[in-house]
Amino acid sequence: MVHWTAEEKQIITSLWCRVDVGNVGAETLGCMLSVYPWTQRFFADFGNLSSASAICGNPRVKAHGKKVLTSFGEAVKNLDNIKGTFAKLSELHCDKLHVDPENFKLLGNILLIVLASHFGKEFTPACHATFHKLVHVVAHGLAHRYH
Ligand code: HEG
Repeated sequence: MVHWTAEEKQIITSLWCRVDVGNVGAETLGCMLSVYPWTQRFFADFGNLSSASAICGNPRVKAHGKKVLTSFGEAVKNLDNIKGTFAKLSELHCDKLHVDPENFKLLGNILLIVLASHFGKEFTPACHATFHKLVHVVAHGLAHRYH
């Protein structure tokens, strides 16, 4: 099981309560779709994803980004049982959606960049290291069904 120090838990919860899941979620998902355009294939019914500005303005992208980041918040609430928390979602992404688990890592790395840009200097190296660990654990939890 993953171990979190008291300091790591403190860093995660104190930052996360200030994350605007709507904005950060939309930006993170939008950025993934722009920078890694092959990820668009999972969202074929989302409408216009033909350019970065189309992606940014796409209401389905915004709504889904918020959904993904709200779900990510469940990991923050359940740091000691991330695998269990994402067991059902892992089944969905694997069995139904057939999302390549490599994409969870891509999304996690983009989330780090978006958080760093939102929080600026407050996103200290300790903060970065802790969130890096968190996105890794989340990606691992979501990929569990594939293992
Ligand atoms: Mg996934 C649906 C969470 C990464 C593709 N994703 C969902 C849903 C949640 C979720 C909560 C809704 C589930 C439901 O309707 O019951 N996704 C989630 C998290 C993360 C993630 C927490 C990573 C942190 N998802 C992810 C990635 C891709 C992807 C990287 C593809 C590149 N998700 C995907 C698709 C759907 C969901 C295609 C269905 C979307 C829809 O049709 O509404």
